[in-house]
Amino acid sequence: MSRLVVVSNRVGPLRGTARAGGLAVALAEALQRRRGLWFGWSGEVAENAEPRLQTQTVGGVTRATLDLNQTEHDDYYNGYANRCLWPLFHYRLDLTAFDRRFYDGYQRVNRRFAQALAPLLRDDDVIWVHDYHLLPFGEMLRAMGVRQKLGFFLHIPFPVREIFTALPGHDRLVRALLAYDLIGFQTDTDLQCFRDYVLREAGGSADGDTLHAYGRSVVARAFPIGIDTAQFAQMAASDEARRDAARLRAAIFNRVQIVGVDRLDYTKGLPERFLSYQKLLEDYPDAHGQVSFLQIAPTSRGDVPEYINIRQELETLAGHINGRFAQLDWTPLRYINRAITRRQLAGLYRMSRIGLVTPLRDGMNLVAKEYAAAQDPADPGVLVLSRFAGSGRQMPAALIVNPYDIAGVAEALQTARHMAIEERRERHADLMRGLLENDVTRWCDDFLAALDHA
Ligand code: ADQ
Repeated sequence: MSRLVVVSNRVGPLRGTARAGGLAVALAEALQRRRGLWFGWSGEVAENAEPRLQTQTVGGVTRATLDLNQTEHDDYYNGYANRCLWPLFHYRLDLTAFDRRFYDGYQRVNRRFAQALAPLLRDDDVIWVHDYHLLPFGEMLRAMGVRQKLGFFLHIPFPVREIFTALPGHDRLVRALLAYDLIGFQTDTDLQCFRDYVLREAGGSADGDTLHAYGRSVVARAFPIGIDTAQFAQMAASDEARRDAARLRAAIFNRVQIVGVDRLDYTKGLPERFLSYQKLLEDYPDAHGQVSFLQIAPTSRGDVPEYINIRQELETLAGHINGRFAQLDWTPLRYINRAITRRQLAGLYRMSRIGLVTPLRDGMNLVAKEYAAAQDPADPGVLVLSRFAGSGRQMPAALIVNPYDIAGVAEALQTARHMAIEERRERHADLMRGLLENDVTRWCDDFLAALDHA
């Protein structure tokens, strides 16, 4: 079996940790099976440091990482990746920073990383590059003479042509993507947007899954990502998770808990979600004292201005809602800016009667899948899920909502509160069938099989 080389902006731990998510674990497992190499940024910013490769081998898998210097971190990571591509691909042109300096930094870091990886490659390697930080990485490897199989997976949405073409140099990025042998998207919608660009903007042609343009050819398909469903369900049913859950339930006096768990990001629809909860309290007084909304949102990309703004906005809203509705013995909304372990998360999902997942735009959204997998099949909670998440298309048995429709989401919350147990069980069984069939191991295997054949 050929060696697998995974390239991603962040390199995950090779041994399991309490915080490692399903994706990091699945990639680490695939790497173990193929005695692979995981290459990317160390996560460290070292001013004036020599760009030296750090390697470490654990159980046959090698981790090879590079530091960024401060300028690279500002221009490539905070700049082009997180202030330009991230908002634009999530349809937020209003938040997109179009800065040439960011673009140059992005190209420079991609090239430096490709130069560092090329000498480590072996003839029969299969290379799998991840996400929007590394769109031109494959083309740069090709320019250095790399002929091995090259695959790319985009974890975030691919936007419609009218949005994507607002990006200066959009054609250069798509041309670079066509240097890969295989491109994977989260959903058919993303795939269609990409095909539309290639066929109508780039004047290319299609032959089944294969697209031709700029004198290059690539196979483009959708590979919806899953979670480690069986393990996560098991963890949620463990004695430890149940003990955690019982403690939490006692703390809210057995009220119906609504839970939201997200990185603190403007794509996750948090202000709209808070307003929907407020609308529930306005429109349905029977909910007063009976529900408790817990939102967990650890700070992410905390040095990017747009993230500082959203944080302030949420603090104000949370204070306002509690000020308006709280009673001596009832806090309607609890908002926590902290990450918790996977086990705590599993217990928290299981004790929450409603999972509220309402991004304005999301590639997939794994929280929706984790919430469903963690439920007790005999007495499951209800998932309220945005139609604009990739998972919204994959999980029709959830209560699908439009996150911009504040009153509509409030209504869905009320429906969820009163849903009969039979209906909850039916919906949950439907969701679980899909989650077990399409778990993260299958996603990994499907992508790598397609790459072998591309
Ligand atoms: P994200 O935007 O980070 O991922 P998501 O898919 O929801 O979004 O994954 C977040 C992960 O972090 C989940 O596993 C969740 O459990 C964990 N997490 C979030 N808050 C946490 C907290 N407070 N404590 C502990 N863990 C927490 C990107 C794309 C998504 C896509 C994934 C995978 O934006 O659309 O689904 O990649 O492809």
